[in-house]
Amino acid sequence: MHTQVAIIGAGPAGLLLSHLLFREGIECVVLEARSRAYVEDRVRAGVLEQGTVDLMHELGLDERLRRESMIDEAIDIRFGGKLIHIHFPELVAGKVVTIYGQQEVVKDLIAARIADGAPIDFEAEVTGFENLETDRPTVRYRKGDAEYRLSCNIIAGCDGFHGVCRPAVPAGELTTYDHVFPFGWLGILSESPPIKEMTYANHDNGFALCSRRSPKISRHYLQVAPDDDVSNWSDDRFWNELHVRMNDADKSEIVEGRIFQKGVTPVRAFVAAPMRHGRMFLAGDAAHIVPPTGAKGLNLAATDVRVLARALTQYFRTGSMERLDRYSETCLRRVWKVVRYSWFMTSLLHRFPGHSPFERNIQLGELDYLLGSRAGRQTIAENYVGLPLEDE
Ligand code: FAS
Ligand code: PHB
Repeated sequence: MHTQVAIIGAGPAGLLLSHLLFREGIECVVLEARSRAYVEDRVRAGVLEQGTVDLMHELGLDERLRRESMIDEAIDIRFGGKLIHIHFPELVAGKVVTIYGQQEVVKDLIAARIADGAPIDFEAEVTGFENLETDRPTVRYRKGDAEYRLSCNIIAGCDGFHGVCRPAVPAGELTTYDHVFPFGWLGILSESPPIKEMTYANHDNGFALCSRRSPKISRHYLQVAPDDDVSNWSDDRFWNELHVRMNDADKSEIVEGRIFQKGVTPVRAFVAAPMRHGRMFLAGDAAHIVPPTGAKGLNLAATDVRVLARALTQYFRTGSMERLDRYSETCLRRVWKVVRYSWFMTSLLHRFPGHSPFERNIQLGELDYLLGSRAGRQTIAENYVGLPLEDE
């Protein structure tokens, strides 16, 4: 079997790319190791930048998003009984962010791909590659007990951080930059109405975040030890700690409800460069991981594939590799800005086990500065709503 582009992975990166290429009449096949149900039930991000919402709109895939999403005009940051209110429209000319669960995005993209009658193969695990340096690489994948081979012109490595694409780059060809933070995030979904604003807290006990998925579903996070386990966290313990860290000791603000999802996520920043090897192009978490404090993971995947789709359109239309040859450098410029912002927010809002009293007061000083500085709040707002797309 042959196709023009073999897309490895049906996460946001692979699926958005498949729709961008379909619109340009470029043939592609999506290979996904997991089942459709597993991919659609996986709880992850929830904050969409305007650029990601615009992309869904351009693809004509935002009907349910517009109907079911929530608009956020602000975030709050709490520390030491004080509150920093960051109002986006006032600070960045009318910009807002949209709250819509990543799994809802994935459901919409998969349903549309199948409705288009375009190829997407679930439970098709890619196991290896051949001839990556030639203009006709081959993808090997397993489905059930059978092995298959798919030849193509280009491989889009959208298989996430734990996939097979990045490790397929020969040693020495890739430089990796890795920063693992000394804590994790315990995230929950609960049947409870969210609090008014998306709220981050820097508390002596650690970081906390109150987010949402709908007027009836809340998404909350607590900073925990990197090796902590959900079994250590009863629902009561989770709620009590959240009330404390959010300075809601009388429990008058945060409404508790049935917790129906609980999971611990490591907090890490990782970049692999270049985002290309031969005819394989990496996008999304396959090439970079950002700490979730900046709410950027999904949005960065979307901007990568926008750049890749434009370059692939030029290549399949004209044969020119000009944009493909600049793909990695173009994306990495944005990736490092977004990693910097996510690192900054993580450093500002978490308790670091190794911090000296001096470092702790620097952190509190920075928060107090933001309380009084419109310029400081504007910098956060500019990054939170999404930096303008780079000129390619
Ligand atoms: P994904 O990981 O989403 O998709 C990759 C796909 O490739 C998967 O479906 C996988 O099954 C498939 N695949 C892997 N190996 C394969 C193989 N060999 N063959 C075929 N398919 C293969 N961001 C936030 O902003 N907020 C959050 O709360 C948040 N929570 C997160 C929690 C977790 C546990 C993780 C891992 C990430 C979280 N993120 C969060 C970041 C998240 O949103 C990612 O940035 C986003 O999923 C990246 O999308 P993709 O690059 O498409 O990768
Ligand atoms: C979420 O709603 O999942 C979320 C919101 C803000 C973040 C991270 C995650 O910074």
